Amino acid sequence: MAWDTTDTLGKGDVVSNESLANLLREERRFAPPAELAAAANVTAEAYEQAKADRLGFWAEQARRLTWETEPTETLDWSNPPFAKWFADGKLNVAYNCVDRHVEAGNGDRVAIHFEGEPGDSRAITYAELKDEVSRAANALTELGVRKGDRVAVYLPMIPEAVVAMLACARIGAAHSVVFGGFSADAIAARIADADAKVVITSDGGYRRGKPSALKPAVDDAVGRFDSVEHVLVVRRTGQDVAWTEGRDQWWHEVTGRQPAEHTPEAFDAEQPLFILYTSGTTGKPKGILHTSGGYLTQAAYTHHAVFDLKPETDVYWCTADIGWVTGHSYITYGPLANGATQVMYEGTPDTPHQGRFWEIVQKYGVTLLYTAPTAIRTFMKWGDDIPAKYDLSSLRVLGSVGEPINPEAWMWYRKNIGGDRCPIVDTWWQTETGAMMIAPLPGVTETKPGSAQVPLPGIAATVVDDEANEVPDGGGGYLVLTEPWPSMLRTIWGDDQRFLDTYWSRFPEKYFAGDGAKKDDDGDIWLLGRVDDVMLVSGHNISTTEVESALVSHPKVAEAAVVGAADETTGQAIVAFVILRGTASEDEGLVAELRNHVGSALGPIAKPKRILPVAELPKTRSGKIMRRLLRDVAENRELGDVTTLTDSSVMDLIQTKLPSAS
Ligand code: 6R9
Repeated sequence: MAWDTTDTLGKGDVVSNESLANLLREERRFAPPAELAAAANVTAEAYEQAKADRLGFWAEQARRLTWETEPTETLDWSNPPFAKWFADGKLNVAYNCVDRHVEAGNGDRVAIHFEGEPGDSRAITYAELKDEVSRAANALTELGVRKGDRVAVYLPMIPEAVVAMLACARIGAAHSVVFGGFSADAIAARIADADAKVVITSDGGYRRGKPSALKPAVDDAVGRFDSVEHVLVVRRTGQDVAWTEGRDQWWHEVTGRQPAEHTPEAFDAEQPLFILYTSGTTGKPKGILHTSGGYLTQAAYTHHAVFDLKPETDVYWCTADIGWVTGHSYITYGPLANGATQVMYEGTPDTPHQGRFWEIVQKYGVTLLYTAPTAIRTFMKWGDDIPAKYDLSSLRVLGSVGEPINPEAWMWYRKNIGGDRCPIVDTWWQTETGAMMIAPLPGVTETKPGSAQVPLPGIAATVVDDEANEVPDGGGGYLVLTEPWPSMLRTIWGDDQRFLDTYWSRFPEKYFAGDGAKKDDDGDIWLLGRVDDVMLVSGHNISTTEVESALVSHPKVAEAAVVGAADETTGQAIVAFVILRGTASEDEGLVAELRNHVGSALGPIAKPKRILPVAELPKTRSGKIMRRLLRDVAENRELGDVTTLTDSSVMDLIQTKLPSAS
């Protein structure tokens, strides 16, 4: 069921062809700032170069890394879709992220400006990071961790999270980072699947002004297995912890007695670097496996290209959690491989006040900011006056990731955070892709609010219909990747068959991303949300993203989540959950006004049948709305798995809004 926007709707509907192509009517355009373009790291030539010789292009990017043995082979695709990149090369990922910057004379450069939620701060230079990673690598070795083993990491947003990841990488062990908000069950499932030998955690972390415990969940999870030999505990909050003698060890004690020297061993480019679990909508979480040389090449290149990073002068800040792939590729690996100076913040954006992010930007002179649409919409809801109180003039590039960004949120970000000056890079990618795939280049691309636009140099992506035919410009369907890329997932840990079934069986020889997309008349790509979320109303496919963007473009709506609920007459009916802006009040008149607003933006068929104002929406830690749960509510079903929600009490609140689904 491709989304055919060229089809007429028929059946007496009065919707014109363009009416469902709302996003494609977006006509605002923003040219790259001349100054940035003139000094940009990457110019339009990169697209040409990569087009002429894709593998040669990636071989050249691999030379950004320091290899102990330079690869002579770029891609081995002899057993597709099982790829090997740079297979005969050898390198140490941690050496690339740390030691080589010290050896190049940049040991005094700050790698991490850590800002704790309670206001404590700490600057860690590359030389200090090298010592810490070396000590941690020695500590893991002392605890019996060897090349090829798995280590689970369950930490708050503190520098030790980065140190732990790099220490694993340094000794060739794969880390499996579990979100600090997940339950004991989620930790246990991940420990079991990867057969982790050691778990690294902390007593707790600060969230919303209070210490929040982490170790009890680990104790509960680890107690279910014999396989976990040690639990290393970072002291962050100083709160009381239960202690299992022999198994539990304080991080500061074990690392404190180690020498700060550790010789990094070079591993094969295809050495597993990490496993990261994606929840998916149903079933057991998938352990996405990433390896070393190709992953680091693309993480480093994209960070350099898409943020135009100048390591000597930029201050970069990615607000993601380390437990999300964005934290892996754009806090730990990409920026550190590039020798960047970055900010790391422990807490929530409204602690102790709603200006915290902007205070941090001002304090450190942040130049490159990477955040998610969910955060941007929250800031919109809090009001323009909050960022206006801070000096944000240091900013020069703004990034977005995690969901399609609604055009209104994009415009708000550009104006209120970027001072109408900074290019916005909307970056599409996934845990599975390892690094950015579709995004504007800030010195090249004329940007369009709401679109990720173009595959990066060296990346091949397009939109196909049900029969795998590429759709023409103006058409809609499924996003696919048509050529292998260096940071692609290598498999699902322990389940090659599921890897083949999930990503490579929908369309022959193409990677199926699971996202709906459209191409506009220039051939630029617009992402429309997960295919699972597409609604089928009276035989017509309607994207949740488009209806949500239409709702958010109304001045009284801050956030919207739209689902299709089973309906006797129309197959599915559109149900919208909306969060109103500050002073707007909920009444019959407003609901009618919103329905009409969507109707005039998208056509009558897209008018939600029901609109329910709510206080909060259910979200994952990476800010994605869990529409599956809202569908359960709208269809009066018992709620499915809520273990990956940030705050499961949100669902209780929402359910009280819906006494019965009519
Ligand atoms: C990096 C990350 C992947 C899914 C992806 C898509 C959505 C991410 C997006 C975007 C539109 C963007 N997504 N970035 N949709 N525009 N710029 O988010 O990884 O957590 O695995 O999620 O997120 O639906 O398929 P992950």
